[in-house]
Amino acid sequence: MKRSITLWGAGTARTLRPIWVAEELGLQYDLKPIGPRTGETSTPEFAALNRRQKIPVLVDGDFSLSESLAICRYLIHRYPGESVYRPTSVEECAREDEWCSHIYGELDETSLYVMRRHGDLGHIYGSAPNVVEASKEYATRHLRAIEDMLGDRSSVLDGGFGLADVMLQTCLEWAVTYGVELPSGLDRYRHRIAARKAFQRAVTLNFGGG
Ligand SMILES: N[C@@H](CCC(=O)N[C@@H](CS)C(=O)NCC(=O)O)C(=O)O
Repeated sequence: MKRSITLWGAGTARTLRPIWVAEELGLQYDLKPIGPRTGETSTPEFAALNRRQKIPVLVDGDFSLSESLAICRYLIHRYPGESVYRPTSVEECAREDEWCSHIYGELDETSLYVMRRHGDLGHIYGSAPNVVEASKEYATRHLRAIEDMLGDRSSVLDGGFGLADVMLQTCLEWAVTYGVELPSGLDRYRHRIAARKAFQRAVTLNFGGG
């Protein structure tokens, strides 16, 4: 099936995810690199596309979707590719869900985005250094648990590199930029994943690379 794919959004850990998955799958897509808090998510054109007025957004033919996790999962299942693991059994799907929910819920939303809201975005949401510090500690606690559960595997799930790795790696990179010290095993995992060519292309596309 060949349709016209557009990805809206660049510049954040959340927008990196679908760009990375599209690169892993070798998809042809048009990138509209609008950024957060630039006013570009407030235009009538964008609001018509996503009433939530958040990036990233995917448009695939006449189908549109927001939420980074949902977009990545959609691409992986719509356009299966050798290099990205796609769970098939009910148990495998549930295991992937468990990891992604934990990573998204505890690292992305509850730790890193809280640090962003009350750190970099303190002028909007209130500057709260104690909240930032407590969130950092909270992240560290969950990172230790993730390190224990991951062991020396090179991908989160035994089936190979997949959605849970996209979620984890983007949070690890985000954590490092916020000065969170990663447990050594997780840092090794991060470096192994960062060696993926598709990841490197996606980082350049998402954050710019000169
Ligand atoms: N849960 C959403 C979060 C999306 C989100 O909050 N995006 C931010 C940028 S990271 C945004 O679009 N902010 C709107 C704006 O500031 O203009 C996801 O994972 O896609």
